[in-house]
Parts: sequence; structure tokens; C-alpha cells
Amino acid sequence: MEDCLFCKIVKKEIPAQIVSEDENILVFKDVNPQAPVHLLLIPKKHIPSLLELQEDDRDLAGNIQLTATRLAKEMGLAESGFRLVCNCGRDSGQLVYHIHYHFLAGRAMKWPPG
Ligand code: DGP
Repeated sequence: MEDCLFCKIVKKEIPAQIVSEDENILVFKDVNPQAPVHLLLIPKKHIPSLLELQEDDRDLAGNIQLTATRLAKEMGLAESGFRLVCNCGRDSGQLVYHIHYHFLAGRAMKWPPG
């Protein structure tokens, strides 16, 4: 998608602090962190939101969660924990329409979210 912000980050047309990258998944620091650790995990493939996820994306969606688990362990966050959030649609607060999972950690969090 030519005008998608996160596709531009995937293509390195816009700089980002990349934390992890493989063939299908990119992880980078959120520009507006809401916790001491705030990463965004995205598929390189453009999928606007969870509503557009297809059966063919099953492995991709699972691998994003496994990437979060790997990073949590590598960053020493397994014991303290982390939150993985995927906003979908207007009421959720989704602003960027390229699926992304917020990985938040480094402070105690409240529930329910605001
Ligand atoms: P959401 O509201 O779930 O769509 O979250 C979008 C997130 O994307 C928000 O936490 C801020 C982040 N973000 C927006 N623009 C950029 C950018 O250009 N670079 C980076 N690294 N993050 C961005």
C-alpha cells in the first residue's frame, strides 16, 4: 500500500528503531511510548485490521504472538510480564490501518483499559 505509514517503515522509507525483523514480521519501537517498553509488532504484508485477517494468515498471526513471547524472554520480561494489544476499528482507538500489536511492559498496568 503506497500511502500506508507502516508499509513505508517496512520498506525503510521512514526511519524506525527496529528491534527484530524476519521475512514476514517487523518489530520496532512505538514513537509515542505508553510504557517503558512499547514495541509494535507488524506483519510486513499489508493487512488493514484484524477484520481483514484471512485463513491464509493463520501462521502469520500465530508467529506474531510467538515473536512477542521470544522478545519477552530475550528482554528479561518473562517474570514481570507484558501486555499484547491489537486495536481494531474506531472504538478501539486504532489510528494506523496496518495491523499492529502493541507490546507493552516495564510497569504495572491497570484493567480495564481506558
Ligand atoms: P493504534 O492507535 O493502535 O493505531 O496505534 C498506532 C501507534 O503507532 C501509536 O501508538 C503510535 C504509533 N506510531 C504512529 N506513527 C508512527 C511512526 O511514524 N513511527 C513509529 N515508530 N510509531 C508510530
